[in-house]
Amino acid sequence: MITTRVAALSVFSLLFSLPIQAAEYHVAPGVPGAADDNPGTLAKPWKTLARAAATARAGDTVLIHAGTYPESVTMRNAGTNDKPIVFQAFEDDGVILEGADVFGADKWQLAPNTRNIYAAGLDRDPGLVLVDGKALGPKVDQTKKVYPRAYKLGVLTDADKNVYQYDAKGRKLLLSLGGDTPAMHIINVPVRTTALMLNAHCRLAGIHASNYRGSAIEVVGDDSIVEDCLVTDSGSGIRVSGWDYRGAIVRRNTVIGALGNGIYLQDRPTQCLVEDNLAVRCTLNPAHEDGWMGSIKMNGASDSIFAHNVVLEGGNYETDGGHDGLAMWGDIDIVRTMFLGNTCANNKSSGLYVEYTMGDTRAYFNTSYRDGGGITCRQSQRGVFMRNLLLESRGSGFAVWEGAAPYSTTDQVFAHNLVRDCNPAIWLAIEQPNFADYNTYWPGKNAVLACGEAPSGVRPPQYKELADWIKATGHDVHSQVKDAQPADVGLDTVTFRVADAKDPKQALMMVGNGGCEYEDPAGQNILPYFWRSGTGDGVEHKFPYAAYCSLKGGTEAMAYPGAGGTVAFSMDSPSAPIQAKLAHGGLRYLKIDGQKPADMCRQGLGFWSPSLPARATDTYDIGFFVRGVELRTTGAAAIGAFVEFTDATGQHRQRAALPNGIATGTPLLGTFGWTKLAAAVTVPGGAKRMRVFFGLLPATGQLLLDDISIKVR
Ligand SMILES: [Ca+2]
Repeated sequence: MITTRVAALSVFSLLFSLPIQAAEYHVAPGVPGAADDNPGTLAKPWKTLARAAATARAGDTVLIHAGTYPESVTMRNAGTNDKPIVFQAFEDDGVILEGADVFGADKWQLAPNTRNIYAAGLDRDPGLVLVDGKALGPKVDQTKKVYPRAYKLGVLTDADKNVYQYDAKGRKLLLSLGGDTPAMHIINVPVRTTALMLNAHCRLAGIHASNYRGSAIEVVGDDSIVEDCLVTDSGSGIRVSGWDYRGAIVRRNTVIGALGNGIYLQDRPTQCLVEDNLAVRCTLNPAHEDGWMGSIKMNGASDSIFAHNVVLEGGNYETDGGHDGLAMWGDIDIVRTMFLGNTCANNKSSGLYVEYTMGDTRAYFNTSYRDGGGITCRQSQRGVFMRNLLLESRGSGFAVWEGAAPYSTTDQVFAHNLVRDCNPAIWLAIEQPNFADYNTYWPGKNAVLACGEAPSGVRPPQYKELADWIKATGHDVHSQVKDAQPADVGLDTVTFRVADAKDPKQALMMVGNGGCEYEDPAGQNILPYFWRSGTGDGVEHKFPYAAYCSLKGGTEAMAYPGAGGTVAFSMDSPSAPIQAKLAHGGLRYLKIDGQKPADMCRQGLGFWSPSLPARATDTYDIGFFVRGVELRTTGAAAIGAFVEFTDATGQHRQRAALPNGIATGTPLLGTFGWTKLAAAVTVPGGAKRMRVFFGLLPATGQLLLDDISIKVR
């Protein structure tokens, strides 16, 4: 493991240290003699992140050593396109940015005329108070008991227990512990708003931000990256805000316990990538305010991709009105957004909510499981929703509603979706022109299959039989009703568990493309949505996308020589014998050509899976098919496949090798036909994420991969 880290660090150093005057700084408050007037070297490190944020310039790297940093930091400078400013945890060090201060017994005074209420001076509402690590919310009084229920912030009495009140006028925090005194507990109060504010062209990695009052991590500039960070118990998680910023990448982060949005693109950011994030119990909304919150939300964003995120258990079931608890929510003048392969489960409201002039949305291969609704569109236009898996929604599987001009709900297309046990499966409250066809339905027992359009205040027509729905509306002429999952739906799933879920035993599924068959029903290509090209060390070594080509057979090359070979999604011609059939199943497969082994990443060139949440001690069965053409290597093996486990901050990397041959000690080389390789892998202690790599080690020849499966037992 140490050699892996050293290798990764040295590549990192090469990438970011070559430009002239780029510096590497160290912040290490735990080292004796650490001080902000030190030079910031490993031997004489700084004490605070504030010092680093004030100093670091384009090209500099700040390595943050183990410690708790009670700071709120804004980076003074910006990086440049080829010289980012990097802030990242040093090796496997645990780095906690702490937004709360300990409020010891000396801070509190018994409030006048009370027996159990303690007061402490505070300049702003903290949003939550942590007592012995457990988050407590404000006292709220319900003012309306029927739907939609209403609340207002309440006033503490001696009878209250484990709630707080913020007295804005008196600038006091009031806390009731049900008769206990503050001296009997450890009380942490969020006093800082943001852990780190990133400027343009910055990169933040591997830190844990906890107990911040506002967005723990903020991006205010172009082309910045937030990756492998953990945010817990904060006002909200990660926000990209400011008008028209572009190019933010938010990936492999975990946000747990956000009062508001988990990840938020706000105020027209464009061309952003939000990928492989895990958001659990966001939009908790303890005050029930109309916060318009989503676990992953965008507001006025455009041209962005949301892929392979997992969103669980968002929302506050006590809050009515539908303005919180949405898993993925696009809102207000958003255009050209793509949702690929996301998994939403057990959220209070819809898995995917498309609202308010959100044009040209594309949603493929998403899973909504036990959400308030599957996919819902309101006042939006020209969405395409295909090959989504909508299971056991409490409400409709997919729906369009409320479309009065000028915010009409039109031209939404729902096709080739699988809708099981939703009630109803489909609800087109605005029938025309919206389109539904070629779907597969498994209605629940006695459930309504579909609901139609009705004037306001009139009960919408309900249809129990597909034939009646077709007759009345003309929709779903080619759809089918089935009572078991059809074998030929063209979708595979990856199953996994999430340690941080309320029920960590529950197996969840992400739609996978294990067979690499991701083309749409007309045979047209879209972006590959699951496997992505990469190197075995996870560092991108010049990976330009080449082109999308070959609609009817051929190759989409994704890496050029320079990475030592090419990586491609390939496709057999459907009209043999123009081209020999190469795929194991279907028409598509992954292909890696070795050309210049000397230029290849030592740990391989190939494909990564998404970063899935993982639970220690779970066992995964991983199977894959390989085929070789003249594989030659000077090393021990040509196939490099492994599972990589990390904690929630991308650290403590551990790998489990997958077989590179049929029997131990006999790696596959030369030319061979499709061969199945399989292994059972157990998630090690401390791991919170896993991803799988399949690739070619430095070698010449061609490695083909197909029909890959990842299943938790
Ligand atoms: Ca295939």
